[in-house]
Amino acid sequence: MPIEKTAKIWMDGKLVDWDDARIHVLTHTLHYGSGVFEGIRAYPTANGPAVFRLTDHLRRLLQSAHLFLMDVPYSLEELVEATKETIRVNEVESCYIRPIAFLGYGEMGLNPLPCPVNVSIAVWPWGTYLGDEAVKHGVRLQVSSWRRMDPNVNPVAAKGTGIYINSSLAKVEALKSGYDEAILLNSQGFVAECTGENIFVVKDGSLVTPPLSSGALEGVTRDSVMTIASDLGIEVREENLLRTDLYCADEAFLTGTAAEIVPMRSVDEREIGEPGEITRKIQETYFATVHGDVPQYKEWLEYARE
Ligand code: PY5
Repeated sequence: MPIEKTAKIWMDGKLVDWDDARIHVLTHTLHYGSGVFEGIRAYPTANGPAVFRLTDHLRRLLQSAHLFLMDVPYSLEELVEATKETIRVNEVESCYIRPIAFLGYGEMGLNPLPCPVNVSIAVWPWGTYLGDEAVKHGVRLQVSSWRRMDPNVNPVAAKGTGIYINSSLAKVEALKSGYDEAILLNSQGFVAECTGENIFVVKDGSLVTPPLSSGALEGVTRDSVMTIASDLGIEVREENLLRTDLYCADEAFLTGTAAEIVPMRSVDEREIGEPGEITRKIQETYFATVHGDVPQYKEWLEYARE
């Protein structure tokens, strides 16, 4: 899906024209994958565009930077304000938001510490990542032959740009084999997550998701779904899952900012089927929440125009 241009991109404190948001070919991060990023969404609400859990996402951006010993020259509050400003100047009612902190031009060695840290924030309208049909009827998944990176190989708790080569390899393998998305197992053989989404299964009325020790990212959507499900009276457990637990799930779905909430239709050709009752209920509550229609979760919305 090609990126839809907007007018301005925030770069190191300035709003520059979309076509002028350029970097040098010797940018450190281009060579070694040394950047950190976030994926965030703003939704249209009765009070204008609202960013879903903006502060939580930007806190994770700073945590990712901390894991790579990268000093971001902006505070959490400055990044929150810069994001809102970028949404306002681009006059979008809903958008995907992509902040990135990266090591810029200046050094080429593997010691990143002397490199300048650059930050940019782009926003553009982006439909649901796996498609509207996927949200309604689910996706077909393949357990990847690629393993999720081990936490002692890379800090998988960070959204580090270089770490995503692992996700890309699995995604391409799944697409070329005729599937929509891949599931990555960790080096112990337990289910970790998808290429850009966390995983939930429903078994006997309870919701189960792999623990963070599986190597899964601490997803903001994952956390929101866990809260929503408990408030709906559904038991939620963090437990290691085998691939066969996916094959035998009563229901299963993926969660992520880009993908939102997408049912799993099948895993490795084992049918799970059309989305079940619990998946539907969680999807319904989540979509109402992000549009500001659930008073209980109002504090998750941060309005761009206030
Ligand atoms: N796991 C991985 C590896 C991810 O990249 C993401 C988000 C998630 C889980 C879900 O986290 P959250 O719920 O906080 O979004 N992926 C990005 C996103 O914007 C990039 C996907 C293309 O959803």
